[in-house]
Amino acid sequence: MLYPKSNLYRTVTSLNGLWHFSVVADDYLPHAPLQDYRLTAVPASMNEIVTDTETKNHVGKIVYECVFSVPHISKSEYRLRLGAVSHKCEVYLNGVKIGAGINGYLPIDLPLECLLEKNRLSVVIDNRLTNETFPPGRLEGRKQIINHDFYNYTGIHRDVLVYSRPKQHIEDIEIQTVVDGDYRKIKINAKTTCEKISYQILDKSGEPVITSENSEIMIPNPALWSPESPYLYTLIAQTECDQYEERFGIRKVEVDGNRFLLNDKPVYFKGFGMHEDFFILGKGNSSAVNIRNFELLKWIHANSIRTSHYPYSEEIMNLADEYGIMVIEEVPAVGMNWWEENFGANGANENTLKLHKELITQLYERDKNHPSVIMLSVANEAATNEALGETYFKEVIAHARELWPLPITIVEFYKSDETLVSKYVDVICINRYFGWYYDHGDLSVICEQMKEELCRWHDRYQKPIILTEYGADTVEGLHSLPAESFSEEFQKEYFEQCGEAFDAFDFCIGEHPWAFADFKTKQGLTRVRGNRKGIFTKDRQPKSGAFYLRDRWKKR
Ligand code: BDP
Repeated sequence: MLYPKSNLYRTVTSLNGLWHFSVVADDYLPHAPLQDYRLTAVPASMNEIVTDTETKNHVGKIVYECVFSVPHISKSEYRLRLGAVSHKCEVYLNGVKIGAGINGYLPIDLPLECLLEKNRLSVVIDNRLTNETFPPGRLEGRKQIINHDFYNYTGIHRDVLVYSRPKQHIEDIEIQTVVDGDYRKIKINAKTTCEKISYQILDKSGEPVITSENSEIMIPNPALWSPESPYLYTLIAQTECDQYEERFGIRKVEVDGNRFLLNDKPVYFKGFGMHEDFFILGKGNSSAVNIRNFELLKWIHANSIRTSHYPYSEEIMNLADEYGIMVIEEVPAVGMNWWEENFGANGANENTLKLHKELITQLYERDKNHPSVIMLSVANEAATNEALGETYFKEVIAHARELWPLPITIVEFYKSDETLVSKYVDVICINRYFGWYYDHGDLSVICEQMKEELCRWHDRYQKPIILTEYGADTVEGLHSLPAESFSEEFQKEYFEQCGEAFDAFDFCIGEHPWAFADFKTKQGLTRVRGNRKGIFTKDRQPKSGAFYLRDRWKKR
């Protein structure tokens, strides 16, 4: 799946901006233009824009509508790309259904076949989460029960683009890089309806490196991609009537014993689990917020992130390539933790399993050419301790391995002797909250408990371990000497204790404190205006712990 780009053969028109929207009944069909509407913005969540609780918390259907026109271009076809719509949607062009979206975090790309002079685009969104959605949820009438710790934002969260491409076009490009000893090659797998295709590779400064008609190209002495040197090449694929430019990097990823190797060198992961979340925008993509996030990642000397708990926008993936931030990609399988309650005694049904696999496929289709992607997480804190969970995830992981030529992981909540799934993965990823959810406020137990935990996992699996979550809610400006929970001093000392434990073992290959920044979640007794475990506040200012991590990671 190629991202819409404009060039001599292709055009892109953005439909971002002001749209009409309305809450609608379950049987609503957009046969006629909306009469009774309110204004909303795309991309954004509607929840942080409206001022009435009823709309903000609406569970059910909502329609978004806009009108657009595009010039006629002979020998070209038009398509529509919605970057992400939360959660499910049906798409109508001039009242006629043209497609549907199955998930809130991956693009919907549809042909626009019957365009008129003026076109009415309607997106009927359903924000309900059930045991057949990702993430899953449960409904008690109109009440939405969610099993995950982030706000259930509703809206069109990423760009809406109408694009043209030639009728005879390049459909897709997959670039595999092969690095073995002194041997470096790229393999291009291009899908095209044109007869002939040729390739040119440009270096970082835009200078041509090589031209070829072969789909296997040797690049003499290539620069490799790494966080220290995120070198990107550009591939220009050219046919007689189409052209497409794709950036790529050359790198080798491998797990060897206790080590995670990038270009044959051991990696220590420093970074965060995050959320797409900002004031007013909700989950709406914003270039300014994205760049601020990456500037902060570099400032604190991070080299990696996990896209907890769902795929992030394409723009974020491009920035990760460019800034040199390794990405553990995660599909939106979060909250799959109570099988009885969510899925009934027989576990997840066939539709759930099918969709889980489909999302892994779609994510691969979207992100396969990003050098920053170095591992796939198939779920966060799932019921890996149950026999049904094992059967389910064994199949999910097998499916992931067929596609992704990368290490696979699952982020674990259960203990090393409880999980039945960690034996199937390459890297052990665990979330642990010693001194917070257990022995709350006791800084003295953290280091020992963390060390014991790391040893238990390593003794059992002999695999490298990343702490993908550990942290403490911290209210900025709250100080306490000696440190007490919720203060900035507590968060800092908490990280110090954890750091001491991680440094004791070379099989501990990384630390991702939770979370990059404070974020909105459902209201609850432990949540004062959201989850406050951020190392940065929601407006992206550092808490005291950030300075400690910056210092530590500079040396690590
Ligand atoms: C972990 C979840 C994460 C939560 C975190 C917390 O993976 O989504 O936000 O706990 O409680 O279990 O802060």
